[in-house]
Amino acid sequence: MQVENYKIDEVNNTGISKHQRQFESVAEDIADVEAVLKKLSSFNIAIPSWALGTGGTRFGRFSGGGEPRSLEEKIEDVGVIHALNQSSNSISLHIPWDIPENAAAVKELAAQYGLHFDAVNSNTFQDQSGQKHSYKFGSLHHTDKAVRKQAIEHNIEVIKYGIQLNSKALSVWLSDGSNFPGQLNFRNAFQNTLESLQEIYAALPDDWKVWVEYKPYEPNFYSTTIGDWGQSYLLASKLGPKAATLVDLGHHLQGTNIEQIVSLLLMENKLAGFHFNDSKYGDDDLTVGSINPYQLFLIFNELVEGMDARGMDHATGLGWMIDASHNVKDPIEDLLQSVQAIKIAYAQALIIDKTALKAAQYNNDVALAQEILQQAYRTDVRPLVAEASLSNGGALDPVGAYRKLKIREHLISERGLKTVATGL
Ligand code: AOS
Ligand code: ZN
Ligand code: ZN
Ligand code: ZN
Repeated sequence: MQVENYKIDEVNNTGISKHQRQFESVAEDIADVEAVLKKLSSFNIAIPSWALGTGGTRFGRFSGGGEPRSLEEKIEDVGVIHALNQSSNSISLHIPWDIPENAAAVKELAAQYGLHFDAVNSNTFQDQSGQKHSYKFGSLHHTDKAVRKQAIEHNIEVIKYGIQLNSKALSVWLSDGSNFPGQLNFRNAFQNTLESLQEIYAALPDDWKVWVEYKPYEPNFYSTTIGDWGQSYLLASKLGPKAATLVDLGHHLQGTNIEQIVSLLLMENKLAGFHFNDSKYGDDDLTVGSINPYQLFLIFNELVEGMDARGMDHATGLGWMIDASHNVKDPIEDLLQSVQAIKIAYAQALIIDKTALKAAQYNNDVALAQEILQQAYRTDVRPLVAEASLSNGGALDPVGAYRKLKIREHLISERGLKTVATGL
């Protein structure tokens, strides 16, 4: 299905006068509101192909109905999201969950919805049917060279799919690790990982990047070979300029200062980008901004500050992507909420009085520095986000419009109630 513009306009019209009042009231106090709107309008977050169905947990999965049954239907769903929020113009594929059998046709379909393909993700954390060697004890770090070779070849194959789709990055997340002390020789595991990644790196086209994701635990519970940003950074540094560290917000132990990690990686030109989500306990993959929106704002503060300092274009400099899993919500609503939360945090970071903050930091005026940050954080910037969406032809309130237009009901009538999305 295509969400026609006139339908979005119709829904917008019902809320337009309230929006205008609210927008004028917040815009009045912002120094250069046009610049803020321009940045918000050109900001896009990639949608992962595996997030369009209900993920469930190892205890069960409760399908919501009308889930995409094929890559084509996943593209359709991202098209719905993008039509509503005008901020999700790309999709990130996971191989082999979503193999583009006919890349030209898939690209063409995506283009009809104004979409292109973001990073491609490899998968060496599961065994696929017909595969010669098992990944039970790891992949790129494995003690057996034959297993490593198989995993390297898979990654190179993923790059080949990506080339056909015009992707520009390979995203690698390894579950390689150990469950018990003594199981693994850490140095050998790390060295094997590095050497395997070097072979993959050598297969990257000139204009490609490899993003190295880290995670402290799960599925392994004693050690993970790329367990934190230090280990990822070390690999990325040894690999070379095309390699960088990917930050999944859920991949940190409780209390970790993620914004500081982001700031330093960005400074070193080693920040690949993000897997946005939120969490209370671990890699919960909850809706962005649902648990700790202040942390998200602080991350965006570092991003805006650091990118401006480096003269980087906010819209294109990094890999902006969601990594989420939905157990009880409609995946499309959840993704719409996540993108809104990201845009809100970004808008808040854009309106920080940076000159005043710099001066307060220089003068060690701690209370004032906090006041300045929280002044921005406590401003209701939702009308700015809505205005940016409106100016691009999107909805004032994407979730509200999705419900008013009865899109899920429509998808259920097209696809059926008992559909299960391909993937996890
Ligand atoms: C796993 O915890 C990671 O977040 C990866 O990004 C993974 O590839 C993705 O979540 C799909 O399972
Ligand atoms: Zn992730
Ligand atoms: Zn994760
Ligand atoms: Zn996650």
